[in-house]
Amino acid sequence: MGPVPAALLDDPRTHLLVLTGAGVSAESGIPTFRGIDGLWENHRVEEVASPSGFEADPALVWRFYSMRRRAAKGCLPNRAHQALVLAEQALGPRFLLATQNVDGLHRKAGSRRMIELHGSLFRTRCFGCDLPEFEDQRAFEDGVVPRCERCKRGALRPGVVWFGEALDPRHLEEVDDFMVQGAREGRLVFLAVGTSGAVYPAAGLVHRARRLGAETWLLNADPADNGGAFHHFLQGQSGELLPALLSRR
Ligand code: BJW
Repeated sequence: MGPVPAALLDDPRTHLLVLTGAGVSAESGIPTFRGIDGLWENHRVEEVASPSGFEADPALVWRFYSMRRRAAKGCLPNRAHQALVLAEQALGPRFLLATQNVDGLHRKAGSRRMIELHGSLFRTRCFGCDLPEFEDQRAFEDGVVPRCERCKRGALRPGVVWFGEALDPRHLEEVDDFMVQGAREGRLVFLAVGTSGAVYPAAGLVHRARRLGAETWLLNADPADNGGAFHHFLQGQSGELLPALLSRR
């Protein structure tokens, strides 16, 4: 374990990019994907989280995401989410949160300088046309597959990023611009929290950050697949580690 950085939030040079994953929401009661009791334990990933899975059985996919919408709606942000809101308030434009989570808990906690890299459970779009994505809290169970009002042909689908689908290039650009500017202007710190480092391109951000000269931290309950790329690894629960790392002196 490396030393805790001196006054991370008090250093006027700090530019902090935080990447979060499912582990950050675990203490709010939302299951992670991989590992014991993970969401993928009960589902074959390609059946519920890929375009081909949706084409094969859209009703199954909607049951899966409706169950998750319902569960996420009833969950509250935890101390890790709250610590990130305080960091945003302290750093302003020198802070950016890139989350892989689709559960909306960062927004519920109050994070605003935030990018949802893998979309949101609470948005819906059309599988067949470019209907603009819209906010949606509804659940579709019992074999119901909602249809697009605009093209009348396509099935509606959850506004999340499935395997094999591209992330929004503007999001990746925004993250990259933040890192380049942070590295140029001061002290770029990259902090990944609660993520197994198994899914790309998010898992590759640490390499980009290193190339730009960033100080890199991983806070996770278990060693991550890309763990060797970080300067520092703190093992434990994000609800404890994050408030401690981001506390002000
Ligand atoms: C705690 C804790 C506590 C628990 N405190 N910690 C390069 C190499 C190899 C493959 C690829 C590559 N580049 C792309 C690929 C392919 C693929 C990929 O990455 N495959 C890998 C599996 C090998 N990537 C893609 O397909 C991506 N698209 C893409 O690259 O497109 C290219 C393209 C370009 C142009 C045109 C077309 C295509 C898309 C990836 C989308 C991922 N989507 C999902 C589903 C979202 C919707 C949904 O929620 O259903 O996103 S998959 C799933 O994994 C979800 C998550 O956001 C993501 C990451 O998971 P995460 O958050 O890390 O969770 P876990 O469960 O894995 O880990 C949790 C961790 O927390 C654990 O380590 C615990 O220890 C820890 N923990 N409690 C702290 N209290």
